[in-house]
Amino acid sequence: MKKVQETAEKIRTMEIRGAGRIAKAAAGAIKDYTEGLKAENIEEFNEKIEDVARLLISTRPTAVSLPNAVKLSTRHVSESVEEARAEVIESASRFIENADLALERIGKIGARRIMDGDVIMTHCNSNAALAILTTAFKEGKDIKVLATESRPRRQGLLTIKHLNDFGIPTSLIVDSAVRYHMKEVDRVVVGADAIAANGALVNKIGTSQLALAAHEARKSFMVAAETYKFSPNTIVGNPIEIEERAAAEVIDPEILAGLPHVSVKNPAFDFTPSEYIDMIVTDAGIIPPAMAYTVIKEYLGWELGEI
Ligand code: RI2
Repeated sequence: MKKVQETAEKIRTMEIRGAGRIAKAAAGAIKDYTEGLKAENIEEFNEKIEDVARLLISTRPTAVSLPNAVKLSTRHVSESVEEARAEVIESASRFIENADLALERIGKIGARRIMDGDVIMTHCNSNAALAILTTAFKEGKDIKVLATESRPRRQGLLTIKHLNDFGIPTSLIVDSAVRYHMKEVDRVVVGADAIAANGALVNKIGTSQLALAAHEARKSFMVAAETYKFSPNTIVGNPIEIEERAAAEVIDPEILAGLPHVSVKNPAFDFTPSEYIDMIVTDAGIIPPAMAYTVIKEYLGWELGEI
């Protein structure tokens, strides 16, 4: 349990971050825990697995990849402890393997939609979006990237480092320069923390500004999202909770303490309605946002949700 608690803490503090990475880390923690799990009977086994699942899911509320990964990784039907253990280990390993494969597929499928000479804007730090950009570049397409800083945690700095390692010409811009630069851009490519059944995107705060500016300038807006980032619960209208993070991420607490009339709002994500999204690149192919429900039904299964 100690290692699970450590992983949970790393996810909470964002030492492990990114919707895909936290999903894989959770699956890895479940696998390790189950390998060493001692239980007298299946009831005790199930209780212990449920405790671990609850702890991991509680760490961050928005990225649906996390509960989906936990539910997929803990799947088992057997009534015998040893068989159930083997099933969970197998489920978690399969999730991790499939997550890596999904990224590779998204890279290949999305790269087909990137044209030689494209200038592409991206936001925050998304492995799925980066897979598309680096695959297109490796295929010989001459691309340039505009990467937003992504305040307050500045994940854009991770993105520019990654792109630089590939030798991709990249400009770093501040978040408030998104609309100013949109005229130079051919398309926007971003990742996803969650996709709702109606095709709306939940992603890093500021994503909806990129979408609005792209819409206004008639530029293509592409989302890269593994099928496990689609939210079954939204089918019945359950909202996706937007994580509100600490004020200290935005302003020095000592300065804030001296400003008694000031408070800080720090939502980590925002919603982009489906009408601003041209396509969602998933590991199962490219879909228009209106097909999000089909992805949930065909690739995830209803039983993943608490419906
Ligand atoms: P991949 C991140 O959230 C960003 O919002 C990013 O767009 C999204 O996860 C998807 O990232 P955070 O953990 O799974 O930085 O594509 O809050 O890597």
